[in-house]
Amino acid sequence: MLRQLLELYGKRHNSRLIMALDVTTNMYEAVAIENLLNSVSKDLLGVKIGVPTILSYGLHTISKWIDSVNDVLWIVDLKLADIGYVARQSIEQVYEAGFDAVIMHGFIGFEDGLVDAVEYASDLGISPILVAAMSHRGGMEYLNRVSADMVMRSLEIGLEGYVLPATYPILIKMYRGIVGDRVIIAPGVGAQGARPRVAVEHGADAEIVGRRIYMADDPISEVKRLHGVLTWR
Ligand code: OMP
Repeated sequence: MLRQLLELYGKRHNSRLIMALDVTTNMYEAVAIENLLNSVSKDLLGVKIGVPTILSYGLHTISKWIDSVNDVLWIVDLKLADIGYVARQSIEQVYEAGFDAVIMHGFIGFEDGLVDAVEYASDLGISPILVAAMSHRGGMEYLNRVSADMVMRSLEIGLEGYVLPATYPILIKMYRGIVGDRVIIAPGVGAQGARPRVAVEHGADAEIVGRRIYMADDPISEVKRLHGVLTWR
């Protein structure tokens, strides 16, 4: 399902750009975010909502944004890392809010952890995405060292996508060869230093950009600039 939605919106908007919103009400009023979403949605493949945004605006408000902008892929970045039972409770909430996909960690282990979360999400119809390696320098301290093992094993369960770092594009190239047609989305572009389109050139399907957009003087123009580089074709 994730692959189909990605291709649908990516081709329709000729875009491989996912806008990350880690914003709060201290930065933008809810109506300003809704206006931004309406102005830029035709240039986006997707929108990724982070925990700060959920805590600040609430799922109810975010659910209204999802209803009003219904032609992009909506990803919720919970970075779930809990026992299966608790993960399922969170997944149920974001499914009801209308999200298409949910991001989860795997370092918690598969049994009674990741497997439960993946199965529950798949049963509901919200696509599970694994953070297989991370973009910040600390990613190399622990997670990225075990990511090959995690990615290999993850092929046995119903994961539909992977988050892999644009800042370490070699990992994207390596894991594309393992995960086949499953979706790869890549953060780390802009504020964390990766150049737009490098991750796509290494095999990612889409790139995630946050601060470079929502902290720009003119976020709408910034989306247009990025869209010019991150075309689908
Ligand atoms: P900017 O650095 O502001 O473009 O934001 C990057 C976005 O990607 C944020 O929403 C992060 O939470 C997310 N992200 C990473 O930056 N690094 C990772 O390794 C994984 C993620 C993620 O899972 O999306």
